[in-house]
Amino acid sequence: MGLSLAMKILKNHLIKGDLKKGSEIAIKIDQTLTQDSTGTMAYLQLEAMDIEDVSTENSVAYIDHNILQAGFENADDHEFIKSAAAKFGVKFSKAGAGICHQVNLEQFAKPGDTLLGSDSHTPTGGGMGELAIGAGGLEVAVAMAKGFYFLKVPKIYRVNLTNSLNPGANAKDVILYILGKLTVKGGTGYIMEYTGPGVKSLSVTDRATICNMGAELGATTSIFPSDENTKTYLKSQGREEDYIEISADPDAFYDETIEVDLGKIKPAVAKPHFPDQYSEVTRLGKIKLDQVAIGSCTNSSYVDLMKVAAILDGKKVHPDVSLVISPGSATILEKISENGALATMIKAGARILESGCGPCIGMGQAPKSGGVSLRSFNRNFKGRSGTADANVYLASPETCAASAVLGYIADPSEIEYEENFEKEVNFDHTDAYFIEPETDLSKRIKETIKGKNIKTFPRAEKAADIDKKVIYKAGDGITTDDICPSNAHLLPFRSNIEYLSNFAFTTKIDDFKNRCEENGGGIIVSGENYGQGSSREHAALIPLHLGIKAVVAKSFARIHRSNLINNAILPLVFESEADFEKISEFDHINISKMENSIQTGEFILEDLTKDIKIKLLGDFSDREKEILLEGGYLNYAKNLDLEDK
Ligand code: MIC
Ligand code: SF4
Repeated sequence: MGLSLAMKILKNHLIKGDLKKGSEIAIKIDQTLTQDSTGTMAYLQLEAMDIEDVSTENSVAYIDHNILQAGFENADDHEFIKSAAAKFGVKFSKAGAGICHQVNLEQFAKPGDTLLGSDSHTPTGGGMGELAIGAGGLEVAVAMAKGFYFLKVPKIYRVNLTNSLNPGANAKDVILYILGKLTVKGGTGYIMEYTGPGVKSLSVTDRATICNMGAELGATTSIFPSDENTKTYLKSQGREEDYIEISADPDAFYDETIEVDLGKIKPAVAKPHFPDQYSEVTRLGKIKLDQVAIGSCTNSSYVDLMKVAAILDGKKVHPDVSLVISPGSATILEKISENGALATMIKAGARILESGCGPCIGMGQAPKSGGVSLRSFNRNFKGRSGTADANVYLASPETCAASAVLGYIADPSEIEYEENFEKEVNFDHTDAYFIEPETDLSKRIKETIKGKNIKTFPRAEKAADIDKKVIYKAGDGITTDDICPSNAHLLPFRSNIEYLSNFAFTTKIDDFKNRCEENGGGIIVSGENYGQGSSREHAALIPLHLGIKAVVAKSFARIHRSNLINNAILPLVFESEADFEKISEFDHINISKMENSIQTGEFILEDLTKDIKIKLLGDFSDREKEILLEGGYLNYAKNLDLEDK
């Protein structure tokens, strides 16, 4: 039986281990990306590894999340990252260049390459036929230092596409549909691989939109084969030479298959507060809007914005609606300003934002109290917009633009428009936003620049017996936005774990930090898919700082589970999910024989308050066991060299 595309790329990059489902392998990482909100931590950790030069073919440090400079904090972060990039040989992409995933697709992604990024939407590169994986900052620091990354060989989920999209339907509607079918945990343990005759009807940026939101499925990554459309896209970006043809063998093995008939996809939304709350727009009724936001790494490509301009052409944004548009990259902004599309948007009454993440991560444009916002983004978790009681819907740029004009969530077919623009244009990138690293190591700067916003990070300790209380018992679907909220007030403090710890879980309870301080830390108990969403390591570093020793849950999201292990916090699951009900908040618990339990993967939690014993499991790889017992990945990785590397 032949190989899927994902397996082929894994095989081509295999450094250590057997390419057998479920077993842990090390792969060579060709490229890395970091962004500023996870990057400060990643470069502090890289610095702690004491290296001279990165080991990858290409590593880029983007500044795209924290670009609202309300005080010195973000500017201090940018300066530190810039100096770390110069010290270790990383390309630096200045604020204004655009969102890391969009710029990466335009300028660096290559079919058949591996990319590791300190952002959960790194899989956007899958639209190019690249195996692009999101991870915690520390994993990316290790990939920069050593050139490798460990992962469990995932299962492969085939998404077989047939036919093509009808006018008004966008690639976004495809992934919203898949999310509706498979849910926010349906992709856990899988790579989503797109195949079938429908693939050729989708452009690289359509494919990137779909791969981007594979993160919302919990998938390890998502990938499309490369083909003529990939070649055309690379040519339009001035780098046709990066093209290689790569696809699955015709008789490839897939663990699961889902069929998607593109011809049946309708304009859709994800309703508040999760990306899998699917509904076709026409089934919604008239939902009145206060705000529409178009942009983000999901839907801010040139073609997306040209469609928006086509819809807005000659019309006006509804008087009750604020429409904000953030182009994905400086290159796109330059193009739409040259061809008049930007003027069309402005004439219609749109507010134009800098190229960056902006409102997607709550950096400005928080809706009014109880406001309703429609966004072309990928996440609508409660409170993420910056307004706790706002209702955020997700949709395609076409649905967003039509709705901005009509004032309620509308199917684009309710508006007359013509897509009379050239889809295949050539882009001429300016290099004005990039700082190339010095190639002569002796001329590199020796010290990074640490302004007063740059603090040290908490260091993990070896996992040991636990005799503590249940500090917090949460339900299902806890996101990293719950554990470490992010908004314009908090994002500037991504290098200050102590300060951020004041806000842990404040979307759920007010006194998490106090509870930890009063009880000398403890454990967290939770339901399904704990830690879904962002790759932010802060969601492990804050609990580490507050003395959390273990999280006991029904299941974990992939990146967060690794972030916990990397900081020597135990992610344990119930052997029997029914036991979740038996534990209460503030129960006194004991987990002993820690070393032995880590080795066997079987743990006994004694609930001393209830006088019961509960069996927990920790399915750790040999490497993960060592990380837990050595007190974190940094200690483990420092001296690690793979013999056959
Ligand atoms: C997000 O979309 O949640 C973020 C902000 O891009 C995060 C990274 C972060 O928290 O800094 C992500 O997706 O990993
Ligand atoms: Fe930025 Fe939003 Fe994309 Fe995260 S999801 S990288 S915040 S645009």
